[in-house]
Amino acid sequence: AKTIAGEKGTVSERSFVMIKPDGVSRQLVGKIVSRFEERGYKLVAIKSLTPSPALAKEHYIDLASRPFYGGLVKYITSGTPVVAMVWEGKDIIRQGRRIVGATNPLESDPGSVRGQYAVSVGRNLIHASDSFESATKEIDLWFSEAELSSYEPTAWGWVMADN
Ligand code: IDP
Ligand code: MG
Repeated sequence: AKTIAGEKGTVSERSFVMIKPDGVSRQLVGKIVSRFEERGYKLVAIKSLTPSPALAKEHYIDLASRPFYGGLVKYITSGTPVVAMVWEGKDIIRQGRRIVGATNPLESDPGSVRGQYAVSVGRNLIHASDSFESATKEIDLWFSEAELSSYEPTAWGWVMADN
């Protein structure tokens, strides 16, 4: 069934991707957005904002018991904005994680965003949903339905066709 995160395992699947404040401050927004665009994914929503502490805490609520949680919330709410996005297309959740790279930059594939630009786990530039359930929660948390666009990029049929 169609949900705010699309339909799992179809071309309508969606992921929440966020360029963190270090990515914005380091002026890497265009390069990062290009990786998703050039792969053929559809930009469904994009906005820049400084998240409130409540929003940042809720986004990372699963990590609330971890020692770095306070610092993580401070980093995300530093006052330098984040760029929050929703991307759509075949396998976007798993592909988004591959484009982003492993959490710890020591383990990130050198071709990934973190592998190319990050050296510290505490400043690893970017977030992407790790599952369909996370994508559903995160898109709902960061965006209203009215902010999510429905359209077809010109090359969509060529990029997404399976047959
Ligand atoms: P992910 O961003 O790759 O999904 P998670 O384990 O969900 O990784 O952790 C969320 C974020 O918390 C990481 O991207 C990173 O910014 C931060 N983080 C995770 N582990 C550490 C740590 O050991 N020290 C500092 N920050 C961490
Ligand atoms: Mg995570």
